[in-house]
Amino acid sequence: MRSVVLYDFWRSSASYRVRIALNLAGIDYEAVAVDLRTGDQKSMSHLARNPQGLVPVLEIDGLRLTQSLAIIDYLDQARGLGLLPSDPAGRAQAMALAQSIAVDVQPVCNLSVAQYATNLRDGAVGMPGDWMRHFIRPGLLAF
Ligand SMILES: N[C@@H](CCC(=O)N[C@@H](CS)C(=O)NCC(=O)O)C(=O)O
Repeated sequence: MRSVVLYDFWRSSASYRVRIALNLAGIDYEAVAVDLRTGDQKSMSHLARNPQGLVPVLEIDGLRLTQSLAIIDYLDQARGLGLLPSDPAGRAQAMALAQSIAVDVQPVCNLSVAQYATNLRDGAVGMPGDWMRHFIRPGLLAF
């Protein structure tokens, strides 16, 4: 068994971010699927890992880390990846791009948010896809 474990789900964009960073770092890891479609993220075992009931969670160096950008920052610092430009302006620009997706677009398209919006609309046809497209397209265009 590998000592680095990533609790993730294949279609989770936050998990994608961490998988990309782990691969850039050349870190071998075990992926443990938390199936968001069946609600595994709300199981007692996953809530013990992350009380937020979200993926990804990364176990590495004796730590249990949550929040994709914080995890990537840890990998960057701990493994000297040099993911961000060293000049302050370039660094601010790279962080702004990352945050435009991770902080603005992704949270409103999160499964629990989209499902709640769908319930408010009495399960209207096209939901939650319509809801997600409404935020994703302009968000990516702005990016
Ligand atoms: N800010 C968190 C967001 C994590 C997040 O929203 N993960 C989603 C998948 S992309 C999730 O676990 N959703 C489960 C749910 O909504 O119940 C991060 O960047 O790690």
